[in-house]
Amino acid sequence: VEGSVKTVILGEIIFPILLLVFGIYHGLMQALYRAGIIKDMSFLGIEYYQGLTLHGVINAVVFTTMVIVAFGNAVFLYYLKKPLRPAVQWVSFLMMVIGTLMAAWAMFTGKANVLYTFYLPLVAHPAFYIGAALLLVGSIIPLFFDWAPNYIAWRKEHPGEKVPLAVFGVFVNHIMWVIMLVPVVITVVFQMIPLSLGITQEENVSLSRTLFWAFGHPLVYFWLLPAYTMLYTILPKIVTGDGKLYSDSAARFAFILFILFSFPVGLHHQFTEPAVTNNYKLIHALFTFGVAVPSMLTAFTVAASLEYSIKQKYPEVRDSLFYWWTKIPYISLEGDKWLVSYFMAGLFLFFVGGITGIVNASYNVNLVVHNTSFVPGHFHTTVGGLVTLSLLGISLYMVSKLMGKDIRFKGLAVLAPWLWWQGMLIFEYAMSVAGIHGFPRRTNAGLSYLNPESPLYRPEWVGYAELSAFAAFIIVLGFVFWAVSFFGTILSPKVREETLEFPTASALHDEKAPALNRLTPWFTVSVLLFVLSYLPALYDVTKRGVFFDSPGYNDKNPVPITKPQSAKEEKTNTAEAK
Ligand code: HAS
Ligand code: HEM
Repeated sequence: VEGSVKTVILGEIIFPILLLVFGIYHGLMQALYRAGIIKDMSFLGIEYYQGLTLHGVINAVVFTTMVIVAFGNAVFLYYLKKPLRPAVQWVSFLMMVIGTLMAAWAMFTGKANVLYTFYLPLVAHPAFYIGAALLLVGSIIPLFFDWAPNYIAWRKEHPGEKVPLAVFGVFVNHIMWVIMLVPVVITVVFQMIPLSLGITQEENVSLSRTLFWAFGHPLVYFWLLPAYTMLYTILPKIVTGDGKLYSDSAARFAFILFILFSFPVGLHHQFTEPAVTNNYKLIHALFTFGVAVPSMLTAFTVAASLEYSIKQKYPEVRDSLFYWWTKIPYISLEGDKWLVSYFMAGLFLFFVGGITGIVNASYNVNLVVHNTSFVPGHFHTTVGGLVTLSLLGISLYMVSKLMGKDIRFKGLAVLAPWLWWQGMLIFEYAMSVAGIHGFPRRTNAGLSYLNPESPLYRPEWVGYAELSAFAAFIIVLGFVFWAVSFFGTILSPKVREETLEFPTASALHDEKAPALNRLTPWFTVSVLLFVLSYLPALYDVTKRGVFFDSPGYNDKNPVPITKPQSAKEEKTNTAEAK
């Protein structure tokens, strides 16, 4: 790996992970606020909504995006054996770092308490939006100037051959990323920044929300597909050392289904949106069931790959229906098998995430769980489960290879995902069941619902909130184990040549299936479906709604801010409130 490109990839891993330490800390704080263990508006100078924003943005936006770009760079380098351009890499990296620092400044100084779903009417300092834009634009630069040219050149040099599966997954995912950025860029540039700068005084909030969610749900698949890429290519190989992927075409077909169905689904976040007609929401609900199909396909393909590989290696379990599960190296220090724990713990969590996702998607059932803690329960087993564990595992793996170092404290590295799994499972149980009993999300419950002195006191939620705080400590312990191994590895002496390689399973069934390797037709249909599925909703929110113009607000009081949060003193706000 060319020296400065290697530095960039390492930077794309280490920088967001340093921030992730704050992100995880704020997760713990959130659990403590909600359980009433912290009974205050703020803790150590960070307010409740400020901490919630920092937690969501750092963990779900910054950490994921940067590590996904690092993984993409590494995949393109390793599988296509074509160099990446240092200038492109540095521009992309510096934009992401500067953007993140700008947004971090706004969040840490309390000027952007807008949560990670930053749609209007909450308004942040312009630095937050410009920073976010830099991060996102920086993340797509490698696709245009490194990956796409290398992909095209490779195909020319290898006519009739399929691109390696990992490259296929990463490439598809990043093209989807570019498409989904379009609606969010529109609301940021034309609605949020003008309101935040004081150029406009009012904006159409339903429109902003709709454009945000047109990005916000495909976003979850941008997080997920890199994990699936690892499950298809790395996991089957390392589970026995020479395992196989059951079917290459099934994997590619799953990615294609994501191209088609990831976009026309965003209204399932807006089932309660008054401005949009019900029928369109129902159509998005049905497409949402469609987008669950490639995940089910993945579940079966991964399980079949594990079963086949294990039965090949251990003839004694060949006739067993379930006993082969016991041969999976859940906890193993041998070679790269430590990574198996990350994927298996992640898969077990995702099984729950899938079920809760379907509950969310089921239109009328959604009305029971929407805006309750059921929803954070769901996504801590998806993005906070399989996705985070895969990214933590692959980060440790890439750092050790790229720096030529052995994994230090491997025992801790192997136990970490299991603690995370156990903690998240308890957390999910507590959050979901409390959610079904009506416990709201995004509220400083320690001051209200969990406070015996408050008229809002709801004793039936106390046990669940305390259980989720207990679970939070277990997850944090898992993270500490991982961090000791990660930083221990970085700080240890170099023992090998610096390399870049990924264990890769070959496919048992490897049909040519040319239709699965031509991306343009699939993306054309996908964009058409996206536009068609959103036209009626956009018509509704701009023409039929009743709330066209709303001023901006901040989290401090329910009085509109007619001037941007940044330009107003706290005092003025309080005076207005009075
Ligand atoms: Fe979701 C809300 C529906 C997947 C993330 N989701 C969220 C939010 C986030 C999020 C962050 O329809 C909150 C947004 C906010 O702040 O308001 N979600 C779904 C559906 C799926 C789904 C149908 N979500 C994800 C993924 C995420 C993610 C993936 C991140 C990476 N979600 C919703 C809905 C809402 C929502 C509503 C709005 C709720 C509301 O009211 O606000 C599907 O894609 C899920 C399909 C998955 C499966 C599972 C397949 C199983 C596998 C594991 C197999 C295990 C094996 C091991 C082989 C069908 C692959 C063996 C294990 C054994 C136990 C035997
Ligand atoms: C929100 C805990 C890790 C993503 C929350 C909330 C809690 C929490 C209690 C607030 C729920 C609410 O009131 O609505 C934790 C703990 C973690 C952890 C204890 C681990 C130690 C993660 C990870 C991710 C993540 C790894 C993603 C990569 C989010 C997001 C939100 C959230 C996106 C929603 C923020 C919002 O509502 O604006 N978390 N979390 N969390 N968490 Fe975590």
